[in-house]
Amino acid sequence: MLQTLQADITQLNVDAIVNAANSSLLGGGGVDGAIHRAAGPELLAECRLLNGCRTGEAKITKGYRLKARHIIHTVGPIWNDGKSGEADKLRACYTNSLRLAADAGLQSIAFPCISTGVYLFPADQAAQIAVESVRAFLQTPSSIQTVIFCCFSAADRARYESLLEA
Ligand code: AR6
Repeated sequence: MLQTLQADITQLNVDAIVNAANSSLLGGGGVDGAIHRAAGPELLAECRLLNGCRTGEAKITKGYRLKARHIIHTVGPIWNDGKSGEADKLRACYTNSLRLAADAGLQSIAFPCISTGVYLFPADQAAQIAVESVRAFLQTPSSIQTVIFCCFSAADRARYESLLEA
């Protein structure tokens, strides 16, 4: 089941939330900063052991003080000109995050709007890629039952609502 919500992703009670991180995995601003603040310093300690993460790839940690049991950290592409593989890398973020969740036997996962903040990926195109890549992944049966697109803004939520109705 695909759903969209307008919420702070750090408050969700799901098996995993996804973090829109940077390649250091050592924290930052935006949703990354919010997740590190809410999860507590043990998260940074675990992240230090991961040796970073390449763009489009994903790594899993525990959720620590979050209600979510796990955090899947993925690194979205920085928007350049749209001709530098940004779309493929963003698709890989969704697919690799879902694969990690499925490998861990998780049932519910929530995504933020990866790359659409300081990484400047155009929001409409990003939402289309998000919905398409999740739908494609769910064609193959796995443990995953619920995928939430957790939007921070009303505009993003409306964008996902219309894509999910289509
Ligand atoms: N819950 C849900 N969504 C949120 C929250 C929240 N608490 N806070 C922000 N957003 P961004 P990026 C939304 O900039 O573009 C960091 O510094 C926000 O409104 O967080 O992938 C990292 O360390 C936007 O829609 O991530 C990297 O350096 C979306 O999350 C860099 O930013 C993503 O915005 C990653 O940039």
